[in-house]
Amino acid sequence: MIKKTSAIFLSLMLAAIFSGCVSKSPQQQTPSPAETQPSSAPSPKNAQSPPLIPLPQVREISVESGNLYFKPNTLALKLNEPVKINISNKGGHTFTIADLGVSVNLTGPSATVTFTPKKTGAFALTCDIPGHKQAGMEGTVTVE
Ligand SMILES: [Cu+2]
Repeated sequence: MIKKTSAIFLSLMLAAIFSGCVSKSPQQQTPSPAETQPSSAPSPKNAQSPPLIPLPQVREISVESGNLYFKPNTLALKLNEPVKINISNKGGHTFTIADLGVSVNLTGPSATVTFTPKKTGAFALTCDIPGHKQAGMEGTVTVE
C-alpha cells in the first residue's frame, strides 16, 4: 500500500513539474519580438541626419605693399593654422617668404596668398625685386 501511494504521488509530482515547465516556456518567448521593433525604429532617422564637420578657421591678414615698404612688416602666424593674406599694392614688387615656400608677384593693385605654416621659427619677408630688400622692403614672419 505504501509503495503504490508513493509511486502515484511521485508520478503526479513529475507530471505537475513537467507540465509547469512546458506551459511557461511559450509565455516567455512572446514578449521578445515586440520589444525589438520599437528599438530598431529610431535608428534609421539618426543615420540620415548630416554629420557636423567643423570647417578649418582661416585667419585673414591685410598687408600693404608700397614704395619700398611692407606695412606691417612683422606677421605673427600659428603653426598649422591656414592664413589668407590680402595684399594691397602700389608698384611692382613680390611678397616672398622663401623659408615657407611663399612667393607672389605683385603687379596689380591687390593680390591674395593663402598658405599654412608647417614649421615654427622666425622667417624673412622680402621683396625680391633687386635692390628693394636693401631699400627697406623686408620684414619678419614668426610662426609659433
Ligand atoms: Cu619691391
